Amino acid sequence: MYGVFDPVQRDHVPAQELHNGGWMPHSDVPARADMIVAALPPLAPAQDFGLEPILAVHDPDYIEFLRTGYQRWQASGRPGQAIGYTWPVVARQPRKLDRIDALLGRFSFDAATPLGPGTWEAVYGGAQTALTALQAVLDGRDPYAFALCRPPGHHAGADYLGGYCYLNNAAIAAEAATRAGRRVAVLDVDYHHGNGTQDIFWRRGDVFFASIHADPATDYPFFWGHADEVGEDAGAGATLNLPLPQGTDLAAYMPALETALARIGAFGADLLIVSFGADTFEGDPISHFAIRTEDYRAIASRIAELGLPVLIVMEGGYAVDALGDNVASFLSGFDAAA
Ligand code: Q9C
Ligand code: ZN
Repeated sequence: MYGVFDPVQRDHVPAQELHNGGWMPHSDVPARADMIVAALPPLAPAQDFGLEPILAVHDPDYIEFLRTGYQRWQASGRPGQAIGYTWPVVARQPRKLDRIDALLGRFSFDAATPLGPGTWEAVYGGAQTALTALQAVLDGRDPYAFALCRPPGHHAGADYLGGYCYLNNAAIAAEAATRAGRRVAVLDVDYHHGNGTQDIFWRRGDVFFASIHADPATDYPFFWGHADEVGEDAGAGATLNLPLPQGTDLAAYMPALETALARIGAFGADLLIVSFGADTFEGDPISHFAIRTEDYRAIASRIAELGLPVLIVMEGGYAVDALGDNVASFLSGFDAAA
């Protein structure tokens, strides 16, 4: 397993503003990355592929907002980190507004995903981490590669942040792999639906997106990930959503995994990108599945049986003390197949 990590990602330290003006610890702490690094063999540094593969997925004005948003927030005289609080949902016009408060609303969908002093550099390094790991697979260096991305990416769309995510690392890698001539499927096994990845490929038939996640009728992100969402236009049928109830354990999880893998096989993918969240863990503090540490190896072994090269991109997972063991268990299921 070829692993990649850019430590600049540690410089993103989100602070969560409360509605009463106070602050609480954010779930996506830098120690998440440290725990994974400590549990794995040494990880390679990221190469710099530049902005082009990022701009192949994300809108230029969104990237400009990510690059400058924290400075704009500071320049407006506000303390703490930049967080949205007004969203253009009702009767909106496509306005180009300059005020940071308006930009935060235009380019986000929740208030859990702040811009701080190190956020841009961190998320840029995360995207390069995913692209570097992808390159190892494309070059045939290793059939399996792991990108230690933190913050995660799968909730971020072409022009929005949310769900602790800023740049959609899995989508950036999927687009780069597609442009390299590969037929790509993305399998999202984070506890939460990968709404950003779904949106990015919604109208495209050349990238298959499958997600197994907590039912959005009960769980974040609520407005995406329902079973009747299958894609549109050229993408009709290239999106598969498999929502599961809270309390799902390995026995209840495996049939959904079988369904997803059968569809990925039928699509004819020749490269698989797995958006891996360890927040399906029984001990996760913000989630409600019952997957155990040893189960991750079984899930990965079944995915490896597809026989495809696989890029694993880190998404969520907030039981920090168990995170290294859970990631190592998941990756071991691929190494056993190699
Ligand atoms: N009390 C990922 O796992 N929940 N994101 C916000 C705040 C957001 C999780 C609730 C959960 C997002 C990548
Ligand atoms: Zn998640």
